[in-house]
Amino acid sequence: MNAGPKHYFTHLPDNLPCLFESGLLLMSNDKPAFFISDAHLGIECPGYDARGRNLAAFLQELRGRAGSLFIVGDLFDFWVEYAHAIRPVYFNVLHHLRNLIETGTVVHYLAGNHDFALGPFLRNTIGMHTYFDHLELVLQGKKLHLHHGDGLIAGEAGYRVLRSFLRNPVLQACYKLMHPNIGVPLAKFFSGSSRHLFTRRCSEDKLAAYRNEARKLLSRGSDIVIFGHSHHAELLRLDGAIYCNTGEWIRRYTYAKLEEGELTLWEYFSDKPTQPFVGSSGEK
Ligand SMILES: [Mn+2]
Repeated sequence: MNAGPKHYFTHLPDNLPCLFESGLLLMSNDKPAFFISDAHLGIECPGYDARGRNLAAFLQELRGRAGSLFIVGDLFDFWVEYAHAIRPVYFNVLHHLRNLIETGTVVHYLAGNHDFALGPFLRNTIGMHTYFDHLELVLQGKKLHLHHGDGLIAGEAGYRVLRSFLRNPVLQACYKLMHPNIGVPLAKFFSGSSRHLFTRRCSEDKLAAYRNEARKLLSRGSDIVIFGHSHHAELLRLDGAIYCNTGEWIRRYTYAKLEEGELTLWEYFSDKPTQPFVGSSGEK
């Protein structure tokens, strides 16, 4: 068994049902896999406050059905992990993630540009597998490449510098010296995205740039590339391979499902059955 390149996997507990080969995580679980991103929990979006409740209900529905759940970043609008404090607004979703894990689903959490400081509480207490960059794996016979999507396209050089600064462990440790009653509101202020999160549209140019990045990854041998971040759900077939963006869980609750090697895009509703996703999540 080969441990593979370190940068793919920052945490792999003993109970993960996988094998390594040439740096790829080979999952041995054949039940459907689910992919979600960008709920930005913890930030007030007037009119969209039901998303945490609905996400908890969705997680309950996955119990016994999902072999794995992949959170492709920005589940929380920010994540500051204190040793002795949990933010109450996150509790319900964390509780349902833990329940999901206890009933046999393997939950993987890729850092986003808002929730990059994933810590030991998520791994050891909740039981998720956390990743700080992209993740490559083989699942149901398909080679998948997952990435939140931040810092990938041209014009993000400034952000990439900021990204490495914010991810500095010394800086993060210093930040946590502040009492949570100060550190949490301050992080909320820095995150500061409440207004544009539900009005923002990813420009066509940017969407084209993400698709182009996906094309490059697909040309290097991946069968399926999955990003989040743009908040624009889509599933495109590119030369026989697939690029999927998981969309968001603010205005529309979109998710991807991989079942028997087939990837499909769905929309969850709290008051009617789940449906195949149609239209664009970038439109109201
Ligand atoms: Mn993002």
